[in-house]
Amino acid sequence: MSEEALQNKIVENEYGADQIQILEGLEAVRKRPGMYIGSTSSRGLHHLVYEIVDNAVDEALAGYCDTIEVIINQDNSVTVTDNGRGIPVGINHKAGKAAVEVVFTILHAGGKFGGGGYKVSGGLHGVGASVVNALSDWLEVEIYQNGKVYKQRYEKGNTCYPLKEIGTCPIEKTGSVVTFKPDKSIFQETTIYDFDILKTRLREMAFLTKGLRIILKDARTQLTEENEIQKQEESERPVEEKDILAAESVEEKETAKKMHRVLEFYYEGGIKEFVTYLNKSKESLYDEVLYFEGSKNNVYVEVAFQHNDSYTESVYSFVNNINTPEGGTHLQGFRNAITKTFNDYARNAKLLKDNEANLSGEDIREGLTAIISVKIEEPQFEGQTKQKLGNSEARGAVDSIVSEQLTYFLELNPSVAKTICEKSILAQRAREAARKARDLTRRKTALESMALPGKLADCSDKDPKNCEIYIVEGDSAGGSAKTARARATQAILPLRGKILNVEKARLDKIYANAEIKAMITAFGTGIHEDFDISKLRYHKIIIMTDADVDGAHISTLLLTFLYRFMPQLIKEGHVYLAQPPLYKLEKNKKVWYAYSDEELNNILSEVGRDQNNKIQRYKGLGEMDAEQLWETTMDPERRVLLKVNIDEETESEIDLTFTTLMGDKVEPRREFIEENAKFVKNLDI
Ligand code: TTJ
Repeated sequence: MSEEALQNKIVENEYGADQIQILEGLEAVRKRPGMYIGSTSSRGLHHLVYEIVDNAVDEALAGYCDTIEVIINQDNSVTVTDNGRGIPVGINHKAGKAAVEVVFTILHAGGKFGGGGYKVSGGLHGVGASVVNALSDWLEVEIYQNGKVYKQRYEKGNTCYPLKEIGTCPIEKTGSVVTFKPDKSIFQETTIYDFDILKTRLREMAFLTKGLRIILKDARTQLTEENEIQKQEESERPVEEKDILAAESVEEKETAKKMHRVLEFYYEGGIKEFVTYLNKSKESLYDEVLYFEGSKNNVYVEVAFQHNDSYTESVYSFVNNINTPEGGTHLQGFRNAITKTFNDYARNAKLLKDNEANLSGEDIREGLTAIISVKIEEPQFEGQTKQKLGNSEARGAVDSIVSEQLTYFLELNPSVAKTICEKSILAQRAREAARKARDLTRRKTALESMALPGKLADCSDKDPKNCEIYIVEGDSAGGSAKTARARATQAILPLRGKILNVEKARLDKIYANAEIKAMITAFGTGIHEDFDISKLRYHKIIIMTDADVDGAHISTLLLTFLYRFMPQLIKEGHVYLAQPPLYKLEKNKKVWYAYSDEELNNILSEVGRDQNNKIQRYKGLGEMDAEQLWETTMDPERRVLLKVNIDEETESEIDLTFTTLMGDKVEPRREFIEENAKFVKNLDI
């Protein structure tokens, strides 16, 4: 055991034997980093930043800090600064060293050292700043306190020297500055920070902490070889509206746009503004965003919501600023409260007659955008992925705070109340019609023993693992694909024209749609409460559309349907986009295909830009014959597929993506399309 670890052992022993696992010290973190930060991929790399920022946010929640700044430095180290009280510098007597050193060198179970507000002890956050230290090549901390500046440095978790005073500062200046450089030997996949990933999470943090200002700066100006890849991606991206540019020359400005970005997030209204942000591309049904706040049973509750004219529910829940995609007791409390309160109101106001059935929760949540945020001292997480809140006191706290304040709000705002009730009653009727339509199909499928759609050219292999289904735009391309395919493993389902936009239709209409019914029966999984992924008939679902604007639109409509109705298919990596080539180049009886303008240029540079080059630009799949379609787009040996993936951590962003693309408002859609498809990442060749 190293001296450091031994020291930790001694210190931790005094806390009691129930913290056995903790006794191992930081060595254990370096040995099994995944246990502490989830993974050592790009995701884990970004977690390091959140972990440090969380500590500063705790200081803000305690009421002592209002600004946090995050800088990505040239070498991909990250600096986090806050204007809080400063991490305590006094000697911790149990440890025999400065409290700040304890914070960075001793592994804690929960956050016992932050000392303010609410600490997180579950999920991947809240593992402690010492974990970040353990996984950093080096980490430096500077503290401004009592007119003095203190500093300490660690390397791979080991203290370089005792905390020292390095200067003085005005007495009123206080705060903490932490800079760390992730260890390459731990984060082997990448140590390059992605501005957009940090941006999304930090914006979310700012929404969740009203009044807190979070600044994100990208200080990477010169391009090292490592940053080169990042630069290429960034150059395709438009500048953020709020970018603050500090550049002199035109060229410098260009570089600055790409690399020197600065964003500031500040939301006085907190989650109320989060709801406005999520609804920005939708038509809201009423002007106000309802916001309720309160504390009960040691649970601090904040809820904000507003209905829009769509049919989908976008409800996101958080515990101690961490997203809980699987919900839990806080979400149950919210659902109970709104179901009960709206039913009571509708009955009293005679909007719902005595002989009419109660509104279901689903009816009331149609078109609802909501954020539920609770802060709780010892959250218990349950479920397979530990993302579901288990504390029963949270259920009661949210339920009673929302019920009480919502009842009051509805009494004071009868027109808003009526709008919501009427929308819910329409939803109730549509749900009833949809249930009848579904029952009919269920009975039918039972009778016709799962008749597959007539247009489907199925494959002969019956092992789903080997099978793929191509969803093809148009009957003519469908025809070529049927000729071209490998019959054993590739099935073809041609779709006619544009499919129904599921963001703009109620369930009854969706279930009645022929193209959608064809997909549901072909996939075999069922839908909604009947969905069963083990019945999936093809492990690859490949969307194949023309490489033009219409094709992109059809792909998006299909992805929207899959995302809303069968999200597991996407989450488990079954959905792909085919990539037909844009150009064919012929020269001396040889043929090349190019999938982008850049690739065409590369090929031309290689073979020479001669007169006799024959270049054909494909406008659609229909222009290719079966053989060409096979060799460029369908042959598993040669094709390029894009795998569609969802980063669960930023589900609210993905939701926004689909509503922006599919919604009524033109401006946000244009902006979005310029920013480009976030949910698609390159993979599989
Ligand atoms: C603890 O109670 C006494 C006053 O200071 C409290 C504290 O720890 N404050 C604090 C910690 N402010 N900021 C931090 C902090 C900031 C960063 C960037 C990183 C870490 C690990 C802690």
